[in-house]
Parts: sequence; C-alpha cells; structure tokens
Amino acid sequence: MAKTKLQKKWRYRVAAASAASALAAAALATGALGPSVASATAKHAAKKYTIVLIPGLTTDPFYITMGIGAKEEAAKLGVNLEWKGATTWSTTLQTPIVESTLATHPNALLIAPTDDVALFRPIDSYVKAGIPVITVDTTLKDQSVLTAAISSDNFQGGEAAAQAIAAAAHYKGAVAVINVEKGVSTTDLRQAGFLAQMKKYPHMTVVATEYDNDNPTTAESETRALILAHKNLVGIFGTNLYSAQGVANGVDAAGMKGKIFVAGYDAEPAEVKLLKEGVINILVVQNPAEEGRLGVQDAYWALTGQKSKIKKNVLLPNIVATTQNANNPKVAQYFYKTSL
Ligand code: T6T
Repeated sequence: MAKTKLQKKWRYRVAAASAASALAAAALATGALGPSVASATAKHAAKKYTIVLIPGLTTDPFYITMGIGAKEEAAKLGVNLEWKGATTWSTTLQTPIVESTLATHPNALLIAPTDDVALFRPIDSYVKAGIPVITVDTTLKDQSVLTAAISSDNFQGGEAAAQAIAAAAHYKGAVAVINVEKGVSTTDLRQAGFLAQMKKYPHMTVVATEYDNDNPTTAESETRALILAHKNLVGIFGTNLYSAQGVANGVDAAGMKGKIFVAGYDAEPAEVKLLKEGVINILVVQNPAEEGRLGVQDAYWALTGQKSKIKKNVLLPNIVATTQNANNPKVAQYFYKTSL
C-alpha cells in the first residue's frame, strides 16, 4: 500500500534520529569525543543543510562544470545543493537573485559575484544574517566578510597567455586583449598578468584592450575591426570562454589562422574544436569542478564547527592546453561539461 506523506516524513525523521544517536553513541563509546561535541555531532547528522550556489551565469560550461563538482561533494556530505542564477552575465540580473534567495534562509551561500564591488552589499546581508558566504571563481575587492575565496591563479593564466603568443610570434609585433568588462576580479587579473608579461618583451606592443560584455558576437566584431586597424597584429588574448570564442571566430573569418596567434581561456567543446584545428593556439584551462567541490566542503566545515579546517584563500593552478597536447587524456580530462 502506498505510504501517506505523513508516514514518509515520520519514517525519515525516525531514520535520521536513529542515525544521529548511533553516531553519537559510537563517538561516546570510543571516547573520541566529549559529550558536548557528541551531541553537536548528533544534531548535525540529523539536520539536512541547504547550500545555494549562485554562478556568474547558469548557461556557461565553466559554471556548469563547477556545479557538477559541487553536486558530487554535496551528495557525499549529505547536504542539499541548490543551483540558481541568471542565464547571462549581468550584475543587474544577479543582484535580485542574490537578494531574494536570502529570504529562503539557506544555510550557506557559494557565489561567483559578477562585480567585485556591487555585490558586496547583497553578500554582506547574508553574513549579517549569520549565513557563511564563500566566493567561487570571482570574488569581492573587500573579502573581509567572506568565509573563504576559491579561485584559479588568474594572474598566472594571463602571463601564460602572453608567453605563448610572444613565443609563437618570435617576440615581436602588436597584440590586443579582448576582455569581458571592468570590475570582474578574475578577468581583471588575467588582463593584468598578460600586460605585465608583455612589458618584458621590448619588441612587442599592446595596441588595444576591448570589452565584449561576455558576448562572443561582440568579441568577434571587435576582432575583425582590430585586424583591419593593425596590420602588424600578431596575437589576441580572449580572457574568458566567450571572449576566446569570438576572437577565434574573428581570426578564422578573416583568414588569419596561423598568422594571428590566439590565446584563450577555458575549454568548452567549441573552443576545444578550434584549438585542435589550430585557430586557437593555447587555452588556459581551469578546474571549476574542484572549485565547486572545495566550496561545498568549506561551507560544510563552517556549518559543522570545523572552521579551523578552512583555508581562507585558495588559488588553484591552471592547465595549459595547446593544439599539440589537446588529445592527451591528462589534459583532456579538464575540458568542461555542458550539462549538469
Ligand atoms: O572564465 C570563466 C570564469 O573564470 C570567469 O570569471 C568568467 O568567465 C568564465 O565563466 C568563462 O565564461
């Protein structure tokens, strides 16, 4: 006979309560924990935490791959993971989502803020309500209210992009950057790393820095215009997934494959295809699944009295994918997924 809702709920509670008391009893029996820690453990085992993950945008394979890592870790730890956000990169769209989610009282928030200043106030209101916040990928300028900030080494990624273009162009010629928008912690750092590295090459000049608002079509038309305007252009750095797609499509459409070197960021299927074809020469690939996993782990530690285990700032290393190594499984394992 089908069980009523109430019976099911009751069964869940009994199961949860007995699991909790079994845990507490085991801890007491081994003498590993004192009585107060044991009862805290029992309480945590009985409670199902909800962690919300608000990515920069929900349709981006970078964040989808992060969501996969976060979901896997949440399942391992027995917590709920909610995934919500805007479908495009927009502070105007992300802010009300962050604000309205607070009213649902999640236990912790993981977020990739689309702006390193504008999102401070909405994030701070969680902290004021006693909800720990961890930034994943992008972060805030003022990180004082955050439990942790997990990201990739974005400055180093920008340097690696510059090194690759410079080497391919024999350390001479003009280069340009196509970036997302100002005020994004990750891509600002990538651009800074690229520009700092380029300064080391006396025969190379940076002729332009453009912004595409995370739109590949804009990046493509900017690329075409740059190619027309600068006859000595030898390379372009697209600082994220959509910028890199646009740059590569622009270079390819202008028939400049192999003449203008393209350094990009991230690794969704269309970029990987362009990399294998040699339109993109290098992709700086991140490990978003690991960022998601670490974020959930930190949130869980913050909620279960294990704050001492949390590392406040984590910078994950990048993986450099090139046309030559793109089929190597050691590299390809980091390519991004397109569905959760
Ligand atoms: O490059 C990633 C992410 O690291 C960045 O902060 C925003 O753009 C991406 O999501 C790629 O589209």
